[in-house]
Amino acid sequence: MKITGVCPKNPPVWPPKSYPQDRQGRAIAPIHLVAVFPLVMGVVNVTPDSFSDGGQFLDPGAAIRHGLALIEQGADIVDVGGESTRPGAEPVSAATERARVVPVLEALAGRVRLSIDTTKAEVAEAAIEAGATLVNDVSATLWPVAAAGGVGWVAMHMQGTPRTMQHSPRYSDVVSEVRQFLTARAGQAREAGVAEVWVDPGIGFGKTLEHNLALLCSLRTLVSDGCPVVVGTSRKSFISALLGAAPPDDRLEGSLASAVWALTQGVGMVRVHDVAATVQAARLVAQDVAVPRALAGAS
Ligand code: HH2
Repeated sequence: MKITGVCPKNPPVWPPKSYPQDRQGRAIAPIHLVAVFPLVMGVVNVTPDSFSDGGQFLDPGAAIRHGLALIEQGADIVDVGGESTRPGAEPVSAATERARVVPVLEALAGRVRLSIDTTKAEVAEAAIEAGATLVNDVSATLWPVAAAGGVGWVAMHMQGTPRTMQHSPRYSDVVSEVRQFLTARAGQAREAGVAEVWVDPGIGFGKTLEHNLALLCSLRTLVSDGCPVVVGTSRKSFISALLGAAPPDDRLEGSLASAVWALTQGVGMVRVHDVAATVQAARLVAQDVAVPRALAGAS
């Protein structure tokens, strides 16, 4: 495939003037356009212990202000989470998690598309009630909740559980195992009636540096399996493993480079902490790579 890098004469305008709506009339992101206009999902962690911003947005007011700032910076989707999934994290109760996320979702509802980052059905249901239209599910088990709520679903691959997943991750072929897992889960979700299914290779979730790099190098294959792909590399430890031991909030350049890499491989969405910088990068990739590719009819 030849990528010319030449802008088409009439490139589509981003952001679109109006968003399509779901069955309840809520605005949703234009999933059919992600091959041309990749989406940026901004993270709001309402937790005391997240790996990069733990404690910064545990207070609901701080979390809401952060969500509003991410919208201002151009986030297409705001992903709200109430439980850390960092390596070694201890689980929290559904009641605690629900109490953290629901007020934040309610305050942001109607301003942007909202996603709930959870592995618990009860929390996902409360979040949908509060306005979330996407269930971001690192356990890849909640498709029945997404089907019942008429919302989208992200199936992420993880080996083990956050508490122990980095102890000694093992695969005979990480790329084909992850692809097979995600394809199977996506099929189950579609059969259950979920119209919008995303898949995510789960960078850092039960994976060594080599596993993460193998998956990042194979994103195009994952994209070719047919589901829109979302990737979360933002501030993750593989960046400091490669570049030197920078703390999580000092990994912007590596985060941006990996997001740009993913977007050039055809990924439809990147999940990030640094929204303003990533939106600029994503729009540049869309103009330089995705739009000419889509207009040329290349996959
Ligand atoms: N990574 C994290 C959390 N949720 N969801 C998807 N789909 N993909 C990811 O890569 C992903 C995710 C970890 O990042 P963060 O939420 O910032 O940290 P913590 O889990 O410590 O709250």
